[in-house]
Amino acid sequence: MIWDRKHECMDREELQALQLERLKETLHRVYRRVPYYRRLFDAHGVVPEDLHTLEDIQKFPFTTKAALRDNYPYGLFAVPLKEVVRLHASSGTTGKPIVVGYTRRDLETWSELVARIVTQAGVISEDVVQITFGYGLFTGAFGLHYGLERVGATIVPASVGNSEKQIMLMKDFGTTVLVGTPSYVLHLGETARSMGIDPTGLKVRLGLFGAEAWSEEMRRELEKMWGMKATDNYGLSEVMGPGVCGECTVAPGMHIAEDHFLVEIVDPETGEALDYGREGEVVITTLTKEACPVIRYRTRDISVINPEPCPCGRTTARLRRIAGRTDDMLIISGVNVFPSQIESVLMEIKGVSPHYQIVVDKKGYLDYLEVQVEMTEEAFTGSFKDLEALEEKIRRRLQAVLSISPRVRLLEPHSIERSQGKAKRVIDRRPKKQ
Ligand code: DLL
Repeated sequence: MIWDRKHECMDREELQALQLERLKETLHRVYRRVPYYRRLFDAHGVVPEDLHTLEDIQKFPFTTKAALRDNYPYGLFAVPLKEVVRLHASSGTTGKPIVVGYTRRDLETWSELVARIVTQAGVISEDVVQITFGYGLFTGAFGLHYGLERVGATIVPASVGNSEKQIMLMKDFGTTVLVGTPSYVLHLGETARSMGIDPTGLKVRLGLFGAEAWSEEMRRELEKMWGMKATDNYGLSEVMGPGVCGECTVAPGMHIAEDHFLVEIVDPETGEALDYGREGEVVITTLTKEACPVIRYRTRDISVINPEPCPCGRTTARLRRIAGRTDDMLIISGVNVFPSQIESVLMEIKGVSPHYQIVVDKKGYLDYLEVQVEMTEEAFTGSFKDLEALEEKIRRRLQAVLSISPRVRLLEPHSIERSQGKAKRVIDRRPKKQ
């Protein structure tokens, strides 16, 4: 089913005309209402009138996370606070979070866009949907909540944590759809098993995942574990939250709500715009946001845009699964390594579980990479020889993919702490560069 056929299946020329009209309005609004943008545009010698085509967006400067932080909390708002009816904030691990506001119309748009992504993933009004994202400043739970409500599904706002209770609720309420981070739902599956319940025996048929990077192999693992279809959904607080794009069930890639967001791919080093089909950093301009519009926001997420029409009937361009973040990319002795590459290798090897951690440190002047991974119960024989052979196998496979030789440490089942939200996979102990 298609939630909003008019906008999701628009003729591309018509869509681009709509984008251009909205982009012009947005540039004028921020120039008039947000002193930060006026100063930024002036410093770059551009005015909103310089935009005649969509490509002209490249004349305008980028917005970075630093700009959002520096203007904490309300400096980038384009409406007075009395028009803001909700605040959310990003899950920054250090320093101040970044704050985003929503007007009543922004919330309306948000629910509509989430209704689109849940419908394209296959949610129907008969579904019982358990939301295991944390309710709070994080956009994940509230974003999904109101979109799902619009579709008419029965929502179980379980929030994160209390894993055994979550399983009890799933069983008693007949949950058919799970919403959460891949890492937490993996943990829920393990919890069910430890309670003597086979997750495939529950009624869960669909998972709406997002909020963290995950691999194709992790998707397969989750699908097998729960007997469900698992879909990928991407978004970020700075531009709205979930609802920016999500997968349909027909073909790969996440449909972008292009009538509300202009998405570009740029070279992360030079900032130069890249053509469709080339991999680079995702840059997003909001086209309809009232409270917190952002211009050319550097997401640091790495992906590719596929503009081909999808067999599902939607005409919107699709974003490939996020490969990682430019700031998550590890540079180990000069070699670029994404945690997702390591995850893909690990998940293909029999005897190891999907629970792993990547530790980077320095020995003298040299960087070294250690991959710690839990063994499965079956592979945990206690035989030293078996252990050594498995470690060596993992090391060789990782070396073939990464071109560096990591240290591999096998751990007992259940020894890595389980995440409750976004998983923390990388521990970088190297001294920070000044
Ligand atoms: O994670 C919004 C969201 C919530 C999306 C629920 C989907 C579902 P933030 O907390 O601001 O917002 O974090 C945004 O998380 O820049 C990506 O690095 C990462 N991220 C989000 N979705 C995905 C995904 C929400 N599907 C940051 N795949 C983004 C990979 C993702 N990374």
